[in-house]
Amino acid sequence: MGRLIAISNRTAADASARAGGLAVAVWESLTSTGGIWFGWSGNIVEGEVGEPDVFTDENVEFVTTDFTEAEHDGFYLQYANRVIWPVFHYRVDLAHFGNTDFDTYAGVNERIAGLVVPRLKEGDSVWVHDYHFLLMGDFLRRGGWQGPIGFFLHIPFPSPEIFQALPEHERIARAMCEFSVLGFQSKTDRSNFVRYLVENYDAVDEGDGWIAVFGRKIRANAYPIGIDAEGFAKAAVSERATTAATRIGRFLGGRNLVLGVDRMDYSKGLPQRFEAVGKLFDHFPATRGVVSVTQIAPPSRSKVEEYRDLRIQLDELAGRINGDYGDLDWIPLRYLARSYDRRELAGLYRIARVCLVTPLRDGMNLVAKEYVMAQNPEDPGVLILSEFAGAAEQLSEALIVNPHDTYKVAETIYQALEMPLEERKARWTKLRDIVVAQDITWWRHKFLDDLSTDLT
Ligand code: GDG
Repeated sequence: MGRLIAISNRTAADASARAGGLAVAVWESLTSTGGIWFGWSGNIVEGEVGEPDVFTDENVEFVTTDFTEAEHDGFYLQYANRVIWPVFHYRVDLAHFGNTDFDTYAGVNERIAGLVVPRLKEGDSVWVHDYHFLLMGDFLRRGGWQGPIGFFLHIPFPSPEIFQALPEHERIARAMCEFSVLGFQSKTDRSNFVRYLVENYDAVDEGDGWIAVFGRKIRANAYPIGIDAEGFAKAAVSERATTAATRIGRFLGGRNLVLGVDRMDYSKGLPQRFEAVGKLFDHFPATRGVVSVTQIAPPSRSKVEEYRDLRIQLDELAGRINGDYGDLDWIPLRYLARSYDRRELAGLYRIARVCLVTPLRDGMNLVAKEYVMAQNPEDPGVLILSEFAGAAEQLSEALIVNPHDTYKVAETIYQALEMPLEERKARWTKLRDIVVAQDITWWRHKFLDDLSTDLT
């Protein structure tokens, strides 16, 4: 394979940002082939945007651009995060369809494509990431690039009935069909996309991922993203992890820990999860005083109104549950709106008897995989996983729940707390095997192999 050219909203230009799943995978891919990584610098400027910042680290060149205030607002805050994000997570009710934001979204895609095209050489492969750049393939083609372009969508692709709520659905779908290889997190996402093309544009699903549509052939497949599984298992027994586990252990005083870790986002089902915790203490009195639920929820996108509303809702729910059930020496539900070091998280996962991963919709959900890898093989905990997380397709040995059915979730937490060691070990071993086999390296090879054999 020749050089790899990555495009994503945020890059890992700052070495400390190379710790997350995606950043690790893209960085390793780029260093193995040499290449360029394009994205936003993180800066917002008044007036016009200047020349991009260009610098090199190892054999990777970074090209990052500032955004104008109008671009940051229309492209990032509005169209990407208040239109595409809610619609793709099946929350049409939360989408704000403005009149001009799509134009700004398209304008940023076009402007970044304009930075990419002149730097491309024959033999290069382009790899575009996520919902910020759904139109990128189209603009690269218009700029004259005929080589391979891969696209990976980190979030769900909704059913056609939901996707069609987007006023710009046809423009977006046609642009997506300019990519040579389209990667989705799950088979469900892939089949939603294909069904939309078949029902609206007489596309033909030719098997082995190939789709004939708009007079050409593209490839669409599920490539479930993985984690650095071995690395995470090591992080869970690091000194930093052990210290964090000891600290929370002092707070727990021998109680069982039920843990949740999620960016504070309405897709993660946190209000429903808190309701389920209330029902656990209500309907299963044996858990009172002996179980502590801790939810870590670092705030994200706090400039967006829906996220501020969510924060208020969670504060109220947690206050009510603690008011109803708490006692002088017991806080039933602790909710920490801050972030922790990755190794500290690993340590918390390791001592959690149960992990609650109950999003209403999620592309994959890496927390589920991290929890599995952090467990002590001699005494593993139990993963409770939403059927609406992409991870549920791979992690079928978890206890799978419908997060809307809050009584059932409560009952499942109780079942997890009571689960005998032998069953915990049997389930965990199967989960661990799949997370190790289909890790982040497996994912990137699976995608890039398809991209390199696709010589459109
Ligand atoms: C998108 C898709 C898809 C969380 N709190 C802290 C912290 N985290 C880390 C977790 C995990 C990551 O953030 C969250 O990943 P998720 O997959 O759960 O969710 P999104 O952020 O919504 O990611 C998702 C993913 O892209 C990858 O394709 O799986 O479906 O929505 O790694 O550990 N990390 C640190 N401190 C925290 O407090 N250091």
